[in-house]
Amino acid sequence: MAYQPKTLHEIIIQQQSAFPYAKGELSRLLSHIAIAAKIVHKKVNKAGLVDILGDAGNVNVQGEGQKLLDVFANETFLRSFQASGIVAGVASEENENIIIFDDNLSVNSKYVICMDPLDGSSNIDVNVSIGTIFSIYRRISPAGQKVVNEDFLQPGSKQVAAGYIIYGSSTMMVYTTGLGTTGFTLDPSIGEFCLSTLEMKTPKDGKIYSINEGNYIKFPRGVKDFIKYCQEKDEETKRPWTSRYIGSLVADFHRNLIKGGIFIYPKTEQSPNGKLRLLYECNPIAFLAEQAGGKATDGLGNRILDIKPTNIHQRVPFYTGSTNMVDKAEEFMFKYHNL
Ligand code: AHM
Ligand code: MG
Repeated sequence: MAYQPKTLHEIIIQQQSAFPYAKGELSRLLSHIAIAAKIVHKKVNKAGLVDILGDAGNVNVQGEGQKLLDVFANETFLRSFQASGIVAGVASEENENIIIFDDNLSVNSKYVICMDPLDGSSNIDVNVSIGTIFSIYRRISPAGQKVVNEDFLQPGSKQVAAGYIIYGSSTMMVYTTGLGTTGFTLDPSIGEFCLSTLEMKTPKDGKIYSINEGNYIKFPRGVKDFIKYCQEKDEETKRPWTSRYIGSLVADFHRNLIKGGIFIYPKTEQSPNGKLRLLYECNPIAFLAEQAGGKATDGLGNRILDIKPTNIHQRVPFYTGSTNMVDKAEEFMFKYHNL
C-alpha cells in the first residue's frame, strides 16, 4: 500500500472541528511550534558537524551555564512565536523576565506561552535525547495591552494546550489540547510530523522507576523507602522493578508514558522544592500525563495542575507517571509525614 501518513496539520484541523467556535489560531500556533521544532531538530542532528557544541559563556537565571544549543533553540522558538502574530508573550527558562511582544499584531493576540526551549542540559553535547517543552494559556489581561506576569501565573489546569518535542533516535512531537495525548514522528524524508498514536494511553501499573539515585542520601525517608519497595521481590506486583534514568525529563517521561513507570524528582533538604520548574517543565508534562490516563503530583497528594504559581521560575517536587505507582510513592511519603 502507498505510504500515506496523516500529518500533524491534518490531525490539528480534525481536532479543531471539536471546537466549533475555534478560529484556527491555536491550530496555527501548533503549526508554528512544529516548524521551529524542525529547525532545532536539524541543528541538533548536525551538532557534531557544525560549530554548535559547547558553552555559550552565559549563565541563565537559574545560575546554570547556557549551552550554544540552548541559546539557538530559545531564539528559534521566540522568533517563531513573534512571527506567528498570535502570541502576546513568552516565559522561557532561558530568560529571567517574561518576553513581551508589543508589535501591533502580537499585542492583540490572546495566547501566552511558557517554554523550556531545550531541556536536558547535561545531555546536550553528548548525543543523548533532549527535548523542548511548551505550555499554552489564554492571557488574563485584556488584548491590546502588553502582557503582564499574571498572564503566566495561572494554574496548569488552565492550559489550553501543552506538549514536547523529543530529539531522540527519531524526533517526535507529543501534544494535548485536552482531547487526549497525541504523538507524531518527524519523517525527515518529507519534512513532516506524521501521526504515530492518536490516543496515547499510559499503563496504570508499570515496572520502571526513574530517579537520580546519586542523590539518595539527601532524599526524604518516604522516597528512600519507596526505592527499597521498587527493588524488593514480589510476584504479584512483578517486583523488583527496573531503574531507568536518562537525566532528560522529556526522554524519561516519554519512555515511561509508553511503557508504564514513575518519574520522581523529589525535594531534598538543600532544595525543598526539588529542581524542576512548575511553569515550563512540570505543568505541561502533568497535562500530558493526565490526558494519557496517568497522574502528576508533588508527592504529597497535591495535583500539579492545581498549584497556583507565584513566580515564573518556581520549582516543585515532581512525581508523575502510572497512576498506581504515583499513589504508592505517595503512600510512603505520607507514612513519614514528608520527613
Ligand atoms: P535543565 O532544564 O537545566 O536541563 O534541567 C532539567 C533537567 C531535566 O530534564 C531532568 O529531569 C533533570 O534536569 C535532571 O537533573 P539531575 O541531573 O539533577 O538528575
Ligand atoms: Mg529544563
